[in-house]
Amino acid sequence: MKFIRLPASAAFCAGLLGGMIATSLRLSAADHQPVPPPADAAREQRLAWFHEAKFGLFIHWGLYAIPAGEWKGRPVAGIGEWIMNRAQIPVREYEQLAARFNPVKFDADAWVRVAQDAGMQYLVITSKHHDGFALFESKVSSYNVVDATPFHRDVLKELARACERRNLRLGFYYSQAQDWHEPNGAGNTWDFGPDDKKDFDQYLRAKAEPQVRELLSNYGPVCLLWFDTPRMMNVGDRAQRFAALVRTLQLDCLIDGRLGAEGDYQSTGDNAIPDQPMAGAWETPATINHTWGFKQDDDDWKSPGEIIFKLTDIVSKGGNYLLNVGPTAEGVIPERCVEILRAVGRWLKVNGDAIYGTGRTPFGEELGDYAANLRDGAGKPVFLARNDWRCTTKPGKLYFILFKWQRDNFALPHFKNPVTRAYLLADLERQPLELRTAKDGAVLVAIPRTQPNPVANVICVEIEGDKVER
Ligand code: FHN
Repeated sequence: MKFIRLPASAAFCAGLLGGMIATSLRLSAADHQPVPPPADAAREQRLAWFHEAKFGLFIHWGLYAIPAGEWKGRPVAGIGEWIMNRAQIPVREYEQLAARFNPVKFDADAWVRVAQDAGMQYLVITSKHHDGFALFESKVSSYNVVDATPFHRDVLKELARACERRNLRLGFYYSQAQDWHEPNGAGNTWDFGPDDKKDFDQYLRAKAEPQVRELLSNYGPVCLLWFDTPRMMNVGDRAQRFAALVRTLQLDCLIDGRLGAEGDYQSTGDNAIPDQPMAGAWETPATINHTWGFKQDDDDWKSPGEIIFKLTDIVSKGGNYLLNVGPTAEGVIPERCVEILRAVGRWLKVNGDAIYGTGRTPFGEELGDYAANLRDGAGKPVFLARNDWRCTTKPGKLYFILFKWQRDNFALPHFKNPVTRAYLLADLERQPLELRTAKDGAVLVAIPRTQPNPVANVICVEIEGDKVER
C-alpha cells in the first residue's frame, strides 16, 4: 500500500482540540436574518457550480488595512474593518487614508494562486465595505482606488483578469446598506445622525445601485454578489431592485443570503456552523483568525487541521465554506496564512474526492446530540458535538473522513446496502481494505495501524445502489 504522506507539522496536528469555538463578533442580530430562498428550476441551475465548489476564498481588503486595528497609537477593539465605526472616526479624517493607500506589492495572480493552492474554487472580494471606499473605478463616487489613491490601479480589474487567466470564479462582496462615507447611507450616526432621519433611497439610487451596475458591467462574469448587513432593506422594493439589476445584467450571478430578500442561497451567521444538516444551498462565511480586515495584532490563526475539520463538517451538512483572509496595506496576504492554506490544499489534493461535488451525510449520529439536561442562556438545549468522523456521499460511494484513527477496524454505521469495496483515498494503489461483519451486523473495515495523515484520512466505501438505505 503506497500512501501519500503529508508533513506532520505541529500546526497541522494542533487545533482540533483547541479551536472548535466560534469567534464571537458582537454584531446585531438584525444583521443576520437568514432569508430562505424559494426553490425553482432556474435557481437550481445557477447553483450547480456552487454545489460542486464547496470551498471559497473571501478577501476583506480596503483602507482599514492601513490602521490595521490601531488609531492614533491606540488599539481599537473588534474586527479590523470596523475601525472607523468603533473609534467613531469622522469621515473627513478617515477618508484621508485614501491618500496613503499604495499597495505596491499587490499581485492579483499571486492571490489567485493562494486560493487555488488551497483547493478553493471561487474567490469573493470586498468591492466596497461599510466604510464606503470602492476597490474599483466608479463613475458615481470618486471615493475609489483609482481616483482617490496614489495607486491609481483598478484592483478588481486586475483580479478579474487573473481569475480569467487561471480559470477561477470571481464574486464581489458589496455593502449595499451600510455606507459610513455617505450622509444618507446606513450606519454612520456619529457624522450624520440617526438612520431613520436619512434619505436612504437617495443613497441607494445615487451610489449603491449604480455601483452594483458597474460591478456587473465592467468585470466580466461575476459568479456571485455577496450583499451584507441588510439594514432597512425590507422596506418597499429596495432589495428587489438589486435583485432585478442582477437578473437583468448577469442572469447566472448568484445572490447570497444577506440582501434582504431574493437570495439564491442562505448565509449562516459569521463563523456559524449548524449542528445538523441544512436543506438547500448555504454557506458559512468564516475568519481564519478573529478579524476579516487585517489587524496587526491578530495572528491567532486556525490550524490546517481545524480548517480541514470545519470544511468537512460543513460539507457533510450540505454547505459551502467561504474562508477569509485580510491582506496587509501593502497588498500581501500574511505569509503564515498562506502556509496554512497551502497545507489545507495539500490535504485536498489527496482527499478532494470526499469534498468536491459531494452530498450531505445520510447518517447524523456522528454529528453529536443534544444534552439531556443542559440549556444555554436562551433556554435552548445544548448540542454536544462529536468529532470522530464525518461522512459525505456520491452515488454508490460513501466517504468516511476519520479524524480519530481507530485501532484496527472502523465500524460502519448500519445501512442495508451491501458493501462492495473499501479503500483509503491516500492509498495510490487503492488496495481494498478487508471487510468483516461484526456480531451486531455492522460492517467492519480493517484499517492499517499507521495513519497516512496525522489529521484526517478518508475511507471510500463503495456500495450497491446509488443511495444509502437504512
Ligand atoms: O459587518 C460585516 C463584517 O465586517 C464582515 O464583512 C462580515 C462577513 O460576513 N459581515 C458583516 C457582519 O456579519
